[in-house]
Amino acid sequence: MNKLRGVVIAAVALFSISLHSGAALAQKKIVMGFSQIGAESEWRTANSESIKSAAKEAGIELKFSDAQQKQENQIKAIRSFIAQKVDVIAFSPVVESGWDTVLREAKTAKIPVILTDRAVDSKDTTLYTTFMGSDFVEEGRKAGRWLVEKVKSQPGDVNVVELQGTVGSAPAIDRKKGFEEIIKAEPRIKIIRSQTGDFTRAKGKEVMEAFLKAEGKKINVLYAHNDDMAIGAIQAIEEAGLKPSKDITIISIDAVKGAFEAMMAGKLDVSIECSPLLGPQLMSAAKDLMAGKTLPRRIVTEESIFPKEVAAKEFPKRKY
Ligand code: GZL
Repeated sequence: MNKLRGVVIAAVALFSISLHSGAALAQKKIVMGFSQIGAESEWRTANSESIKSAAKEAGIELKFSDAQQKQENQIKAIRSFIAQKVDVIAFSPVVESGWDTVLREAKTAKIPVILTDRAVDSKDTTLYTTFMGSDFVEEGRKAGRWLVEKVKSQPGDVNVVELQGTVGSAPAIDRKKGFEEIIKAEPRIKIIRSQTGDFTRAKGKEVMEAFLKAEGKKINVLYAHNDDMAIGAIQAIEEAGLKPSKDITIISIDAVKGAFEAMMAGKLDVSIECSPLLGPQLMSAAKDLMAGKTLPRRIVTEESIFPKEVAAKEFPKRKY
């Protein structure tokens, strides 16, 4: 009888330990290592804010690192997250190439990786669990379609200067690709100059000054891969004595607050939306991963296009 009592007590004790550890496991705080590109644009600032506030909301411990737009700093940060044995790593790769080695190290350490915002060109798709972010090619197509539609009613050549994003980055490569795919249909539209402004206002202004010096009044359109470069270019256009949107049609991407302000001032013609508000989606993906769920390989953010005619009406609703 005593023996049976002993077995029952041991079984109850074992059961309660397993319950407790199971509950403890279930309550274990998820630790995420996030490597952010930098703070190069309004978009990036809003993206960082979204990730930090969503982590707090989700009760996820966030180890956040800012790489100042340098790939080597992102690689260092990912290695540090691996050494700290975080539960999940997420990052926005500043450029598409050069990630396989460090992603293999994360895979060996059995730490899942989520790509947010920008893609990598790794052929081995087991190196990351999912990629969530915009379709940059489609953003470029939207810019191209808007311009083709606009010039239908205007005779003559349409000379475009293009401010590209960071060299080698997914948004720069894809926004160029999508735009060129569409404007092919209208031979009057020609890209006469194209150079990187690295997604910043300062560089956008500097390169636009050079475009104006070289091409002057030949320029009919500016296509900027983000609003910050467009805003820098608007300053250069005004300093050259020209009227932005009147003398030079301006198309840009992101739809940040600064773009709405420029459109309401009549200085920017259209901004294609590229939402930085990826935080909530990222945190819910991390929780699903930790709960053993399978994530879709690709999660695309839904986006719109805002011509200046709707800017004043839409501006109060904007969240970034
Ligand atoms: C796009 C993002 C780009 C923005 C820029 O998802 O990677 O980087 O368009 C930002 O404003 O710098």
